This record gives sequence, structure tokens and C-alpha cells, in this order.
Amino acid sequence: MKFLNEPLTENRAVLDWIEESAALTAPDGIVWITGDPAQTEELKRQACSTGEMIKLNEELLPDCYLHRTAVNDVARVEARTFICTKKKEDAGNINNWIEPGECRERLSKLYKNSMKGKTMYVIPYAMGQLGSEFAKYGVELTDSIYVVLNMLIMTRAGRAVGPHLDEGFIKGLHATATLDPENRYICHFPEDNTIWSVNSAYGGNVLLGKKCFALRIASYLGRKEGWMAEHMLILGLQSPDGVIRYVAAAFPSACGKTNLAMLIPPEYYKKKGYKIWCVGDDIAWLRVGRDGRLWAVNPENGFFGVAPGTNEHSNPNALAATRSGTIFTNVCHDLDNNTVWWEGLNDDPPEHAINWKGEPWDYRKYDKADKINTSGAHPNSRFTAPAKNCPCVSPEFDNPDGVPISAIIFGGRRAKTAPLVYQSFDWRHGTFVGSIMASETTAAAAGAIGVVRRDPMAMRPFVGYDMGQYWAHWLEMGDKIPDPPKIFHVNWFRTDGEGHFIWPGFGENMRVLMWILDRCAGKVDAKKTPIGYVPFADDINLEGSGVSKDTLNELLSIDTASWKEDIGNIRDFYALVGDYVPQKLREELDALESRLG
Ligand code: GTP
Ligand code: SPV
Ligand code: MN
Repeated sequence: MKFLNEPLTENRAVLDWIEESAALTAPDGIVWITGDPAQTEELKRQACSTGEMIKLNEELLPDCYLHRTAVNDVARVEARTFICTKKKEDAGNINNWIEPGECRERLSKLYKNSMKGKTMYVIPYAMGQLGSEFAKYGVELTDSIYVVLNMLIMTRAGRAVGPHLDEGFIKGLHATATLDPENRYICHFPEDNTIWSVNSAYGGNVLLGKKCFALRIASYLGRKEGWMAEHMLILGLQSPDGVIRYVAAAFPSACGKTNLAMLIPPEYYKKKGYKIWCVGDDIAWLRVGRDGRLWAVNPENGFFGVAPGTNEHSNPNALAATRSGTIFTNVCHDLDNNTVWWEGLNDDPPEHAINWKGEPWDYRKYDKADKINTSGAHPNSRFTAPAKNCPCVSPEFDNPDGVPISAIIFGGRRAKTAPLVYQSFDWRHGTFVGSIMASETTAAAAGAIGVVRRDPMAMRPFVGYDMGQYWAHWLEMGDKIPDPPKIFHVNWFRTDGEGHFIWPGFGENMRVLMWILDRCAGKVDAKKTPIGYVPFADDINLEGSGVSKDTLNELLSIDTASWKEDIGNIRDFYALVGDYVPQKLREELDALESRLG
């Protein structure tokens, strides 16, 4: 094997698999990623010399880089994402499936000699804190320096991981190949701990530790081993007495996880001494703790966050996190000072700029009706920032035991049906609430935007097995947690007749979190309705919010007609999920229908 530096393990299984992958892809040489600063610096220099990355203004954005992906490769591609179990029924009806043997044969042709003239990088990485009970290990092979540099931010990668590979590892093979969208494949072999990704170079398709491992493979492992891998943020809410209580929240892609995880409390609460700590913004791994509560870690080490809309007011913490050591992808390049810009950063777009496609850009030609083609930054442009950069990163971020979860919150973009917040009756009903989640699609995945689709637990694109069995696993977990979190549902996205958001959102969402934690502590009463417990308007503090009591009442109102309309759609969805939908959830659906009258 053409190792250009010393391997970080002598583990035969690792070395044999690298050899096999190198024989297929035929790189000129193989480099182990150590995480040593000298190697990282050299890779950055190399990527800049080929134009793969652009070094930004060192004074204004130290150690920051800009990268543009191919114009046809700017989001996850769900239609090209596959779960390759031996039996189709194990992948379920919601996932795309290819028989593993056939998949390997088809993809081998695409991988063949695809790294000729290139270097293969071997990235040993951990999801979770090295050595902790939660941690799992992986190795990603890739021909992309961009992927290497992102993985160094998003995971705990490099030399220290080497010895842990003996505990088992997930194999990930990524080849950029020709970026042919017709032959783009993101394939998972959960029965073989393997991920194959080819013909993409974008985020969730190629940073294999993230959605591929930490959600799809991990959800499969979680079911086998009795834990959960979820598309959830984790935050801690500190009260003036110093007590911190933690919640985990599942919102679909680009529906507000990063924003909620880092929120700055409104002045009213800040003055009293309330504070939010961010443990994670995208993925949570959850286990039953020795104390009978549910405990969570964020297996990642950085944030791959949506850039557009991030600004000094909406999310100052995220913005601060991107001011050094960050890689920007598909944002707008401000040529006047060699910095970056995106829609919603400020009202001052750059005069001389290059858009996300790499073309000269004139902000005067921006057309809301044709956002994709006229915006400076792509709507799904992202920043990759180290978690340590975030001013509100939790002191528990590296705690190998994680944090205890008081509440689980589901949510999505619903113009109408869902009220601002409601609480489920119990874990089983809460699982039902998660199973019927729906949200308008966003730019985070290729395809139409703004179409309402069912996205259970915000996991529709990320469950590595049958959806009905995943719900059954949720119900089983409920039976295993002696002191389970309470389950809620929120909707920041209700609109008025003109399509404007009624609720101010962002920092103001703190007011809803306060109600949720008050409910967990048994401090407030609530109104029992057909869909669950809804707040009495007086129990949500509006001081300084600019929201009137009338508006709040409107936000909390339940539109029975649209719920009834939804029942049919839910039945269709359950039918699509198929035979494994747990009987208990079917009963919950019947019960909801009869309560609605
Ligand atoms: P992924 O990284 O794709 O999983 O997304 P995410 O859930 O972390 O989404 P993020 O927090 O980045 O939010 C994406 C979009 O939602 C941005 O355009 C935000 O401006 C918008 N958003 C977030 N929170 C709110 C809110 O409370 N109200 C409104 N109206 N918009 C919000
Ligand atoms: C999402 O789409 O939910 C993301 C971005 O968090 S990606 O990593 O591309 O999946
Ligand atoms: Mn996500």
C-alpha cells in the first residue's frame, strides 16, 4: 500500500479495508489524517493553491475559508439516498432500497480508478467523546481535502482515535468521481457498518460522520443496542438560582434547531439572570442513565449551520462562532474586503461580489421569485464552525455522560394546523405526536420547497431501517425509562392571511421554553384539548415581546377543521409506512379522531 505517512493503527480489519478500497479507486498515494496542525495547515495551503478553497481576510476572519460546490450539488439528495439491507422490508417503505450485492456492483463501477492522480485521505474519527460510553468510531476514506477539513471541525478526528478503532468502526468510502448527478449515490449498509458515497461533494452527502453515521447507521445500532439516535438539538436553560435544565428538540432540516439551541433570552429574562447553554444543534444520542432519566450527548464537535438569515439579532452566538476557524460553503464572496456575505446577514450587500455559483453578482438584480438564481448566497449555504467558538457552548459539552433531558420537543413549519405549543398526555401519546409531525420542505434537501410533508420526529430522511419499527423502538424506550422526559410540540411558523409569521420567534421562543419547563416541574396548569395540553394564555409571559394577548390566543387556538382534514392525510401516511406501524399508534390516531368529534 502506498502510505505516504505512518498508519495510525495496525488493526488488520482497518488496513485490509483500506487496501481493498485503494485497489478499487486507485489513488496515487494514501495519507493518514493526524489532526496535527502542520498537516492541517499544509492541506489548507494545497486546497488554496488549486482554487478548491479561498483564504478569507486574515484580520477580519482569521483562519476562515470559502468553498463553492458544483452548482448541481448544493444539498442532500434524498432521492439518491439508499438503505441497503439484505431484505427490502428491513429498510421499510419510506427509504429507498437497493439489494446490497447489486448496489456494490453498481457503485464499484463508479468508484473504479476514480482516485487516479489523486490522494486518498484516511480520516479516523469519533462521534462522541473518545472513550465514553456513548462514543462510536469511524474511518472515512475520501479524495477531497474539503471533506477532510470539515471532518476535522465536525468530529473528534485524528491521531488519538487510532487505538479506539480496535473497538469496532464504521467504514465510510467517499469518492468525488465526476459529480454526475444521475450517478450520485449515498448508500448505507447497516448490516455491514458501511457507508458508500459517490459523485457528490456536499455536506450531508459526504461528511459521513454526520447524517450517514450519526443518524442512519446509529439509529439502526440504537435499536439493536437499546438507545436512540435523533435529529435533535440539546440546550440547557439556566435559572437565576443556577439550576440548569436540559431539553432536546427535533425540528426538520432548516426549521430552527441551530437558532433555538443558541438563543439569547429576551431582556426581561436576561436581567433576571436566565441563560441558555448550547450542547448541540443537530444530533442527539440518548441513553437511559443510571438514575432512570434519559441522558443525551451531542456526538458532533462543530456546527454545520444554515448561513442565510443568521445575523447579529437572529443568532449572534452562531455568528460569533463563525468569526474564526470556519469554512463557508456556497455563500457570497465580498471582493472589496475578502469576506463573506449572505441574505439576511445585514442590509448592506457587497458592491463587488461573486455569488454562490462563482459568477459576478449584482444585488440590485435580486428577485424574490427566483431566489436560487438571483441570490448572492445559496439558500442552503452553510458554515462549518468549531463548537468551541460558540460563546454559549455548554460547560457540559465534553461531559462523557451527557446531560439529563427534562423535555423532548417536536416541531415543524406549519402555516396553520399546529398551535404555538402543546403538551402530549404521556410518552405513548408523545410518540404519536412525533409520528404525525409535518413540515414544509426547505432548501436543505434537493427538490420542491414549501410543500407540506409528513416528517416524523424530523427523521424521515434519516432512519436507517423501517419507520414503523422505529416508532415501535420509541414506544419500547418509553417502557425502559423510569423517569421519562415530557413530550411537547411547538410551531414558530404560523402565518396570518398575508403569509407573515405571527410569532416573533428566535429569542422570544424562550417564553415557550419557560412554559415547557414549568409544566415539567408541575408549576402550571394547562387546558386539556383533543390534541393535548395547551397553555392558558396567562401562563406565557409576554412582557417586552410586542405580542398582544389576542395574538397569543390566536397562536394557541386549535383549528379543529384543519386537524380533521389532517386525519385522512395521517391515515394515508400510516398506510404508506405499512405493516409495522405499532397498534398503539393506530389506537392513538383513532382516539384523536374521536376526540376531535
Ligand atoms: P439543519 O442544520 O438543516 O438541520 O437546520 P436547523 O434546524 O438547525 O435550522 P436553522 O436553525 O439553521 O434555521 C433555518 C431557518 O429557519 C433560517 O432561515 C432561520 O432564519 C429560520 N428560523 C429559525 N428559527 C426561527 C424562528 O423562531 N422563527 C422564524 N420565523 N424563523 C426561524
Ligand atoms: C440537514 O439537512 O438536516 C443538515 C444539513 O443538518 S446536512 O448535513 O447537509 O444534512
Ligand atoms: Mn440537520
